[in-house]
Amino acid sequence: MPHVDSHASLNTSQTGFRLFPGLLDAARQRSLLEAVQGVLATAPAYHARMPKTGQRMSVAMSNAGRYGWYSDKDQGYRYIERHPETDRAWPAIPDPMMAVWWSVADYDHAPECCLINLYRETAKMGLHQDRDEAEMAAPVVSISLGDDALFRLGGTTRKAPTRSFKLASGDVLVLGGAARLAYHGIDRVMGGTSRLIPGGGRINLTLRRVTRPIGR
Ligand code: MD3
Ligand code: FE
Repeated sequence: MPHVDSHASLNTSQTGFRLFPGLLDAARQRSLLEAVQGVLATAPAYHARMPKTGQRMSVAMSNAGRYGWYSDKDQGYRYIERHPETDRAWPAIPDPMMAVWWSVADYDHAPECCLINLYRETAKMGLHQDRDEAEMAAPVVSISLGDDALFRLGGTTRKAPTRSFKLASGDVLVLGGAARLAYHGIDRVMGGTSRLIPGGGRINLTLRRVTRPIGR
């Protein structure tokens, strides 16, 4: 599959970063969007809060899979097996998302979480590492839908230099190897650049393994 690999202009902690621009055609983007709408009908979007400060995140979220990512003031970042407001189990990860995982992850086990990030035009996500998963050998697979976004990728320390990329609807990113622990964030969403999502905005789906497969 054609993709952009980490190369000389990326630092070594960005090894394992693979970008597949335009991997998903318009029909697959629509089937993913429809699957997202199905998940949101049973697991409504919520705003997680920052640990300690209780500051509400600008990105709205929901999840599919055994585990959902959540954060609140008192207990902070974690995975939970039930929706924080409805107390229901998360819906299963829909087939269109699973198909993307099996085509690019290069990992033998199924994902256990599909985190749905919903960005309105003004939402952003500060530079952070993803380290709430027990299985760091599995990659994170990210699918972008809707408006373009400016994505920033750094190294494994907060001070390491960063590079910025545009992520467009249908792009798929795979973060494995050293890139799995790279700092990253979304600086801004470019409103009005896609017509996929009614009312505009951007949706990012991240597929993740949360627990370590047994016997490893
Ligand atoms: C680099 N989401 O949910 S996806 C997140 O577009 C998150 O919503 C962003 O960061 C978004 O945690 C970025 C791309 C991404 C996802 C996971 C990574 C980049 C990553 C894990 C390690 C390094
Ligand atoms: Fe992240």
